[in-house]
Amino acid sequence: ESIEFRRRTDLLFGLMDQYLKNDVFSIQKSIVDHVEYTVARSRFRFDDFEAYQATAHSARDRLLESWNDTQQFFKDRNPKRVYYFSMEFLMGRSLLNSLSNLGIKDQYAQALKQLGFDLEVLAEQEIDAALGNGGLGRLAACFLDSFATLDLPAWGYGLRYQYGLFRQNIKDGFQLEQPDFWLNFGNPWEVERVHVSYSVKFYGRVDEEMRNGRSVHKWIPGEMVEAVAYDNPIPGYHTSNTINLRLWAAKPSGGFDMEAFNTGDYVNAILNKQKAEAISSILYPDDRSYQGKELRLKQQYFFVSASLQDIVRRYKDSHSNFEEFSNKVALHLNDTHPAIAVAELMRMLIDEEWLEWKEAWNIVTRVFSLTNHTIISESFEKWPVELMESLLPRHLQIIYEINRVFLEEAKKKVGSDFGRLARLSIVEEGSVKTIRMGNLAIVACHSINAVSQMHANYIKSTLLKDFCSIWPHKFQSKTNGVTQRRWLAFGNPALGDVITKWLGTEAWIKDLDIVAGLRQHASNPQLHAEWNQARYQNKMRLAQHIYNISGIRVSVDAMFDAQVKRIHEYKRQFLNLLSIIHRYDCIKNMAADERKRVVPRVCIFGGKAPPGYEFAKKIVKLVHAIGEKVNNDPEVGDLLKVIFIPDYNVSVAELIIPACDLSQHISTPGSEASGTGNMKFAMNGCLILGTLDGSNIEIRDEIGQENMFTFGVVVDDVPRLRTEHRNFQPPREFQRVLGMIRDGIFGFKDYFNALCDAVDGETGDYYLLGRDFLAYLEAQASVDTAFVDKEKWTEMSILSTAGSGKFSSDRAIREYAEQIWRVEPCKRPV
Ligand code: GL4
Repeated sequence: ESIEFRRRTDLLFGLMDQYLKNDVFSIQKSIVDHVEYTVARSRFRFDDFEAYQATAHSARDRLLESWNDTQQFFKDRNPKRVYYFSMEFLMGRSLLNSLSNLGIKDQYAQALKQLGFDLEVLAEQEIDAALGNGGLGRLAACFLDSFATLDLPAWGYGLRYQYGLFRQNIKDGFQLEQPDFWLNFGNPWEVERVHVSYSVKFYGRVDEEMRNGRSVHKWIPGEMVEAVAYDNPIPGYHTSNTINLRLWAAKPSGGFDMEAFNTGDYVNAILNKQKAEAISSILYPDDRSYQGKELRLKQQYFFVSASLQDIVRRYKDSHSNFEEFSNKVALHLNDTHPAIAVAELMRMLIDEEWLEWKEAWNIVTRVFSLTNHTIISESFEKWPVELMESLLPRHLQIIYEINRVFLEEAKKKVGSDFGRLARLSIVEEGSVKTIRMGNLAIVACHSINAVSQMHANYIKSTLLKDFCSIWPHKFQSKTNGVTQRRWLAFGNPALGDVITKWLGTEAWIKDLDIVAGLRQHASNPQLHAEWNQARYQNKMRLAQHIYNISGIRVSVDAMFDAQVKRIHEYKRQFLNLLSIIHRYDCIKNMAADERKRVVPRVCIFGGKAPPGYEFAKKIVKLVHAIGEKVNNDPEVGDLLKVIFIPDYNVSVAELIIPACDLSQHISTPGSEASGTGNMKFAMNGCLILGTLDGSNIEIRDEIGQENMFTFGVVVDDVPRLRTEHRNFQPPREFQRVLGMIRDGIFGFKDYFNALCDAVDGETGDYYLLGRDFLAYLEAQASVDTAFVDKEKWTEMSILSTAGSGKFSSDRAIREYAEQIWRVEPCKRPV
């Protein structure tokens, strides 16, 4: 019967055909329909925001059609699928990206134009989806775009936070955090699936009983929360595949908690249930320190449990046992945050599906893989045993058993080297006994990857040394990438058009290696003219934005020099600021005719400081304090401007990246695992000033040392230099600029002392700013010299883009798919 039904609907609607039409008139009609029936405004009168909402809903209709057909196709084909588990997806805006990926942007622009609206203006009405902190979350978002574009049968799983990353307001130069209640006006890009929901259990106790001669564990939960699915369609570029990002929201469970409702305190019982929603309400705003907060572990378990229930259900739809599970499912852990999934899948297989321990472990170790994103050991989360015991009692038992079996095996390899065994153990003994989630994940995963070549080498000899010695085959490197669609083709259409023209093809949008073809034109004056014209337009746009937010006029002839990223000591925004003070000091001490030779600069900063991180917050204030002084100094004028662009997010990045001449990636070597901003800038023809850290090294290898400015200590020397700190006398120039801050030249004298103390006090300059200062100034001087030679600079800029092919997330995802997950494309035919 259902086959007959399918045949009839196929005939009626054409399953493989487009159902909704994409000509201008049909689009207009669909937008106006949505104004009237979805937004519920009069079709004769609606404003920009309402027009945006209606346009988004009209685009969403088209996404859903493609989504439904793709999911049906996957279901029919039943290929091996990969599920990407991530606590963060930093998506940004969707409208232009969706229309461009679907290939219908021009029709929409025209349709809106005739209705009296400008698509680009409407696009700005959209609130960023900021369900991530920075690089790690944005990487996940780029990966989704590549999954869809490469036709991979992949899904993302995560949390639908009601509050995304805080908004950064600036008051008197200080950062103020404001809640990001991004769902206030609804979210047209998601579909609530009320019927796709699972109960997630917490607390309670574990009973053991004998059944058929076998001991079985029964977890009697103390709390149940419902996870409800919200699906976010992710379209690929130039393909009819649209994949899914499924995010879970917590809702009170429907099931009655009899006891609570019998106490007579009916109102409080309801209010308690309501608290369940807190689980998915807020994104933790710091991506590297969590201090064992119970809510965070609850979040992790909540989304992992719901996702695994969903995946197992889907698998069981077409299988009667688990023999094929590892041939059909790959589960990827985006950092250790979802690592509790290892214990949860074990629990499901043993306690609910009745598999033997060995069988279950065999499956678990075949399906899971992990990406490690940092160098610092704190990023390997740990949970106090006491907390785990109360929140997830059954999981703690399972983790103990995993550890027992593992340590027995490890002993065979390392003998009775107890120090080593203690380091390998999943359980950390100490004043507070903890569970090391990193170790749990490493023990279970068949593959653990770093995010750049250097990161891989580094952690193999530090953080992961002990594991590497017993399981060298598990460790590999997959250099990060970014999607050239959002970050170049759509975000910088002016330059994109030039690239297409000179390559004679648009194919680079799907195969970035092709941009290497620009090399042969790198010195062509005609290309130079077009290249600079495109970049000039972008600079104008950014200059206008700077004026709008600050009232400061910057010259577009000046070098736009940006350092935009989360604010952290290791990223060394302070080093940049110290060199700006040095520059200011030099200008002040110059004769008037000498000043004519100074290369004008606009130094742009952007980035959020984690709310509890004092050092980073002082950096925000210091940028403002220096700007206040320098920008208002008539002697300086256009020679130097210092600008802080507040609330750095994906959309702001889309504005800044195409418009900069120089970008800085100057972390102390051995501290930035990869970095991805550097890739976005390089792709857009912005030159890089960087240290030999993370993926800067690979970027240099691709675009050439001569097209980049590198400086500073090398990673192998860092540990030694740190210990030799006491014998080191920081250079005069360094002491002078610190003195200027301490003397209160920029005001707020005592407030900045902590910053200065961190680099020249007794504590020792851990991030080696003093060591690198002169080398940094020298590199800055060569940047200035290069900028004066316009022809040379433009050539370097073209060669930066030409060398960025490797840094496409398509390349990264293809490597993951082939070498880690072993999943293949599953392309829906049109
Ligand atoms: C990070 C790294 O710090 C960053 O270098 C890397 O590019 C990114 C994606 O792999 O992951 N790790 C954490 S935590 N936040 C990041 O941005």
